[in-house]
Amino acid sequence: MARAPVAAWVALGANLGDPRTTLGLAISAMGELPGTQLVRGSSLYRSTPLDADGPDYVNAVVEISTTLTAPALLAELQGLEQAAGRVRPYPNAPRTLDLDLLLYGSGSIQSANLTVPHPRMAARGFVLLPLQEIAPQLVTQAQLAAVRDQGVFRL
Ligand code: ROI
Repeated sequence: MARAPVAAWVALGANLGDPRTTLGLAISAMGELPGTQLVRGSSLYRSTPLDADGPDYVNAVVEISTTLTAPALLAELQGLEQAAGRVRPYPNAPRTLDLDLLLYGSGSIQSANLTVPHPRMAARGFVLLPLQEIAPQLVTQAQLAAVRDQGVFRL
């Protein structure tokens, strides 16, 4: 039996190389993953690094519809990060591409390498502003108010 498609939301971020081009390519590539379609994508946002140094980030959020399991989707997203030349020299280092699985349907997942909903999404303006653009029902005004001063601007 084929699996039913699940709505999932993925956050994208980059602050090395050519972030806008990288994000555009990554969004297209997500739509080409097995059993996966792009549903909608946010605008691009420029954001001040949170809990990190380095250049400003470009961030976005996309909704996909996928028949991949959450672990299979995570593995595919990590493959796209690798393809974009991601290296991990130290925690929170600047990166060519970061793809975070925010939500996988209404599922809660807690495993060694994946926690969904993403545990820090509600504290991150660079996630909440693009997410609220494409899925306002998933973001509260109180959450937005709490991240107001984080320096996130729609491009
Ligand atoms: N800060 C911003 N502005 N955007 C990000 O995508 C981002 N990603 C991260 C950390 C280092 C927490 N800070 C970030 O992982």
